[in-house]
Amino acid sequence: MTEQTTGGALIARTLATLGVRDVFALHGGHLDAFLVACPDEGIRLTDFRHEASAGHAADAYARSSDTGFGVCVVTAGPGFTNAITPMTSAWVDAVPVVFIVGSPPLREVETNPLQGGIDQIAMAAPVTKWAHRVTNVERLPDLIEKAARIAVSGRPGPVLLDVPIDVMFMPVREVMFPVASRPVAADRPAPSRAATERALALLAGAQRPVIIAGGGTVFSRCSDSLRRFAEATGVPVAASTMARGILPEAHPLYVGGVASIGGAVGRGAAPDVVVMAGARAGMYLGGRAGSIIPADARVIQIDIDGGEIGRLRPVDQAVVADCDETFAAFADACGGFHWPERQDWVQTLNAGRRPFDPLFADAPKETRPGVLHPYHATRAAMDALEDGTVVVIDGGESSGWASVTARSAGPGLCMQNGYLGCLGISQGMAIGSAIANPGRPVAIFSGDGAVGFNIQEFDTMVRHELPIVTIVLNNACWAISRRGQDIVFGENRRSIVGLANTRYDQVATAFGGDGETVDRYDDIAPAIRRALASRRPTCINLIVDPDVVNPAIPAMVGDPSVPDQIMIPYYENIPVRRDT
Ligand SMILES: Cc1ncc(C[n+]2csc(CCOP(=O)(O)OP(=O)(O)O)c2C)c(N)n1
Repeated sequence: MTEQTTGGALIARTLATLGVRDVFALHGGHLDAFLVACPDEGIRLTDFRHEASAGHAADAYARSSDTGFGVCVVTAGPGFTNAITPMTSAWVDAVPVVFIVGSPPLREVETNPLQGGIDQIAMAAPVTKWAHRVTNVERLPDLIEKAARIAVSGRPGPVLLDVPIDVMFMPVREVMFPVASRPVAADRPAPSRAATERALALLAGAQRPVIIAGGGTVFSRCSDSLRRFAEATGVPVAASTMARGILPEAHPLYVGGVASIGGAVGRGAAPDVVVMAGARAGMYLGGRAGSIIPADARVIQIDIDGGEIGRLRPVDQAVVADCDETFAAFADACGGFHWPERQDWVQTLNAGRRPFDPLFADAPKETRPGVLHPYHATRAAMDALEDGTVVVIDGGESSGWASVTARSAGPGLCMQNGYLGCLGISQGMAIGSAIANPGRPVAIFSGDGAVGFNIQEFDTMVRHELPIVTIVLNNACWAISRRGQDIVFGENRRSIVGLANTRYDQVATAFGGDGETVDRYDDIAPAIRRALASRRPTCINLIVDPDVVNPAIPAMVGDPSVPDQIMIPYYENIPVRRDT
């Protein structure tokens, strides 16, 4: 490099060399030297109305784009603090996102400068794999490459580079380590022969084996090897919320979400051998209660991070390796074992795939004139989507309705609130998915509470002409919150759980999108089809009944009639020993 450039231009060039084509951002003067250089490097900027959405977009983009990681660039101080939420979400869900943030000039530290006075590195450290301030412009290329390499290698996760404005605007002629290659780790750890043999022996000897695919399968891009192994052995595959679509929805061995396993456990047909494939133990897999992975099941756990193995319960076979390498090795070696026919077991699992269908079979589609049944409304809207639609789910009870009816178009193409349980992810994730998958329609299913956090992103959808349909399940309350209060304290003690009957469709039209309110069941599918056909950002405001209880919620809160317990909604209730 001989011509003079700036730190910002060097960041753009380095990102482009790493294969980055899209950056999710919101303006700040600290970033200008970078922003103006992006067109020269073929980098498209998608600009948001709130940094949280930009971060969630980068997260969604990482899940389904070829680049393999997302990039979010925000300004110093408030831009950074607004991005802490998506950073944390990417941290708890292990999603590779590179955050680049501005900061005040190095030469003005401790002078109470604009948008400064905080230690952004210290604040980001607990929720990133690596957080670093670049203090020398010549080091930008190698430090950016290092950041990307850390984000994608091993257990993926977010990283943060803080670039002071004087480094960003600094002219530079020579750099220390020019970037010439992509950062993705070339080699992924494969399982040992012994671990493979023992895992296969356990599985082949099982009566009711099942594979639970988790987020790790999405980032190891293991659909093909997983499918090869499942087909060779007849072992069914369920997916965590992050891994939905890892096999095609219609694949004979794909049994949908883990609710299908929970249903089988409830009917007395528990799995006896469970493969946790890049699926971390935690609340979404039944926590310590064993409602999905029974305590007496034998467990084979595959994870690239050995520290994850054995969380919450001992495992019978640990495989510290990449999921794709592991399923490829399993598929190659499985011929040495006998694999019995398991059609009945697959059918048992499939019976629980839509657990609310039998519960609401007789419920009216409209609970009273102008008010829809939330499950039937969600199901009708979901079933009206075109094949291939990306689905993003956000909210409380509404998320529960949508989750059990969702179909995924492929890995990373169906998303919902992760372990941060963060409301307001949907608009950012939908926009990131639309950018990563041009031409594909995207549908949001959101509670009316959740949709409010980042409602201004209708503007981003309109300016960038993105075909996103936002379906609001409008019950004029924070229903899941209300439910918890009702169960623990009684209906007459509700506190701050009400919302107004807001016309969210009119919010969309005010921003230049389309919108309509739907309160008749028969109008749902035509409205969704119209919205999808228009390829315009559209909001469909579905009026749903706040009094229909999602059965998953009381189950989570617990039974108040149980004596001697302290109720802790959404967590384990605490038994109290009565000393007599
Ligand atoms: C950012 C954030 N704020 C608050 C909460 C707490 N919370 C969890 S669910 C929920 C209510 C969700 O209401 P809504 O989105 O309307 O969905 P509904 O339950 O009504 O279907 C709240 C307030 C949260 N998880 N995230």
